[in-house]
Amino acid sequence: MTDSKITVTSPLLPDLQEFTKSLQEIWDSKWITNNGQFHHRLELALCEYLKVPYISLFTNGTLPLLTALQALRITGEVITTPYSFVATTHAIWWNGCKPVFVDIDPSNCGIDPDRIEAAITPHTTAIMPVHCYGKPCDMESIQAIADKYNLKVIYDAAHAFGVEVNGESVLNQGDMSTLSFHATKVYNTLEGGALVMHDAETKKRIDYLKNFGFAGETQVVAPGINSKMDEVRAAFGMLNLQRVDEAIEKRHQVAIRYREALRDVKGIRFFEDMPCVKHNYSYFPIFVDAEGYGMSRDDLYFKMQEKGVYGRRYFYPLISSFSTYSGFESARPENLPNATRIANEVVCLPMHHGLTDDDVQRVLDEIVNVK
Ligand code: T4K
Repeated sequence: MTDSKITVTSPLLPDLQEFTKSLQEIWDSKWITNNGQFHHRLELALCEYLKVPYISLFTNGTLPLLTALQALRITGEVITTPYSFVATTHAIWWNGCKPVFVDIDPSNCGIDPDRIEAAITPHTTAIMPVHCYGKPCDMESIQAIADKYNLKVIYDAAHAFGVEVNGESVLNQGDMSTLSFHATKVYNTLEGGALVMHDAETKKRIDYLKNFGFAGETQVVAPGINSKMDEVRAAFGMLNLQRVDEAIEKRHQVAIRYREALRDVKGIRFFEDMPCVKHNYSYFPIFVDAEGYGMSRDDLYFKMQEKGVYGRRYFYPLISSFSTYSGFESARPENLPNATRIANEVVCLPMHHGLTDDDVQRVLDEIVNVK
């Protein structure tokens, strides 16, 4: 028997009948985008769910990164991590700034604060860390450096939907945080994203920027872009919000099973839950030490695929190794030893709300039975 495919993720979907009712409402209103009712409702609902004061919805998770840099008028050099999805660095590049890569801390795969100061130059204006896999960065240390050098901090929190430390959302840290609501994320609006900010004035400016810079019918206050979320996605998002807690709990149960089974497998490392952190289990990365495990990461990765188990090597290759960026001094692998090693060791195992016990067992069988 050929086993069915088990993919790294599978999108959370609302009940189709409920969604159809929302579509009927949109059809009746004939209001399909540009700050409609569902858009308004979703912003309010997300503020409450995420425990943040202000949020602005976007059409994906890349444009809020671009817009945050615009809104904060970032120029010059931006310190960032090479270990992320390429959108993080592209956003810096699209703003005409130079990304400066700093190595990661292997304990959370986030930027290593101890290495940030050495990368600061008179041109540095901002730090753009990533809460990779939803693991919170060392936000206190990052903020201390930002305060000392008068730098802005924009968190790429694409993976950190609902993540809290000591009961407080990580999205409230730094100057702004961005989210992705892509199909592959814990919470999705088909495609979508958001920018979280601290005050009403900033939200107003962001709302202008995502609508071409329009402030009213005839006034354009900045060279904005079009990155508004439409009503269909916002309606989808309203319904998915009702299901996301249950989905996260299912992911949690999968994580528990993975950890139990992998704990004694030599050469395989994975993350434990962090104290005082509410996790979202958005990804389950394992790190393969080829010597200890007896097989390389790639051999394991392709062996799994032969059995229909499709993990993903997030984040290999490093962003700094792509030709656009590899010429930078900071992109040299010698500058990024931890990120280089981790990128060569990582496989994200299938992790989503729809995995059955049998699916989880099939994944584990491929890893536990090495030879
Ligand atoms: N910052 C960070 C740190 C990010 O990780 C991302 C995006 C961004 C910024 C930018 O946010 P967005 O602008 O994308 O909102 C995916 C996503 O496209 C991307 O959103 C995500 N990060 C990145 C880590 O992963 P792929 O190329 O791996 O996706 P794909 O199409 O290969 O899908 C993976 C698996 O998911 C499939 O094998 C099956 C499943 N799948 C996927 C889709 C799209 C489904 O079952 N249904 C679907 O509709 O990039």
